Amino acid sequence: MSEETPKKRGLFGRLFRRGGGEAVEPPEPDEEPTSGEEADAPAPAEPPADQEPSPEEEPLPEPEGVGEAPPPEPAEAPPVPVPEEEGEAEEGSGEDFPARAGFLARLRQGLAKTRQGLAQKVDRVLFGKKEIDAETLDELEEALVTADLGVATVMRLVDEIREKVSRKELVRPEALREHLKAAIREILVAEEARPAPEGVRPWVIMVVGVNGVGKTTTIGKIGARFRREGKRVILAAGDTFRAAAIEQLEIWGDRIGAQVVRHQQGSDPAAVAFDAVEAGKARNVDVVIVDTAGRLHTKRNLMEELKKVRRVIGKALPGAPHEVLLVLDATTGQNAVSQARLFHEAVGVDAIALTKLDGTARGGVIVAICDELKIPIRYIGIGERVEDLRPFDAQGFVDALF
Ligand SMILES: Nc1nc2c(ncn2[C@@H]2O[C@H](COP(=O)(O)OP(=O)(O)O)[C@@H](O)[C@H]2O)c(=O)[nH]1
Ligand SMILES: [Mg+2]
Repeated sequence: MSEETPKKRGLFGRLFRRGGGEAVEPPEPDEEPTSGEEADAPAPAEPPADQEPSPEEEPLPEPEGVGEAPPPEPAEAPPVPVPEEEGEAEEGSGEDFPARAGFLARLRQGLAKTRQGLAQKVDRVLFGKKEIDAETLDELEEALVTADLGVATVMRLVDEIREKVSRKELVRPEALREHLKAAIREILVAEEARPAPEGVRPWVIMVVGVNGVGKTTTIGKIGARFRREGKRVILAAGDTFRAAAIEQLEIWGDRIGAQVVRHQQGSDPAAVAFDAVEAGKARNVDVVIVDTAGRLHTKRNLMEELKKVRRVIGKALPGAPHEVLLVLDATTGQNAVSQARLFHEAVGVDAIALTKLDGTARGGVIVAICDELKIPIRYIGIGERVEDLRPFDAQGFVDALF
């Protein structure tokens, strides 16, 4: 490809020159500690959200790579509002304008950094331009790649725009902006997750993802949403790798009024999942949400373990899990796309929750995920509060961005 696209090589030449040595990932030995105690080791805090690693970094397709940064500490779990604190149900009623406005304002606020990383970059490219020339398009391409939209997606979008410009269908810079917004919306709308069907009981969600992406927190938030709807929820402490992970889930269970099925640390996660689903059937609960580990001794072990958990859930309840939900951390940019590929190949992913959009300018990665992987986005996380986990709404998302 580099042969026939000197212009693109120019773009990548520019990209590769910038910010070369920045490290995205915490240095991560491939060897796993054998003690099983790594969770208790002092570990780096949250990945530095403000420090935007440059997208030219090769994505690290190791699920272990990103995950280790923030070991979940129960003590650090977010201050949890009561589950019924805020529901879109009332807000959507139309009579409740201030609440609705507040809801959208928080979405905008949560996406502020991504807006800077994407829309404002585009605006800077277009600022003061009278017409759309080749240089503008090169700059646009670069802006979109650095906004983490993914190289393949950006090439397609910009090629399309180039065509339209050459046919004079796009002339004014403002029209280009509108076109881009519409094109992004189209990509995202196609991957909006459909609502889960009613009436399947218990509805079993298996949550997967590397350590630190926000699985357990997201489970707590999702559980809170179901509880707010009056549903009965069981959480399964399937991350048996670390004691802290089990405790963290129990804290969430207490907060949201959900039972937690747990075994002791080190036990077989598939057995925990099995018991949870059995308990769900016996107690006639509505939803069973299964937490899983993000790391084992090798990546292969992790994937094998997840496959087994999946299989065993299906033994307890044919047809289950009804949804395998992959949690991805937006701050990891293109790495999130690589993780999605790996997990999808191994266990089959039905939907994605993209967390930590509030802490990063790399939220544009959602476009790459939708365009390249075609896996529906079910939730986005825009903060640590319960109401900061939102069902994904493509239109609202794009409006908050542009
Ligand atoms: N700012 C922010 N932090 C989040 C979000 N989702 C999760 N977190 C934080 O990410 C950290 C790791 O979460 P955890 O659920 O323990 O990850 P797990 O290892 O995948 O289970 C915790 O400190 C969470 O509070 C989010 O949407 N925004
Ligand atoms: Mg966890």
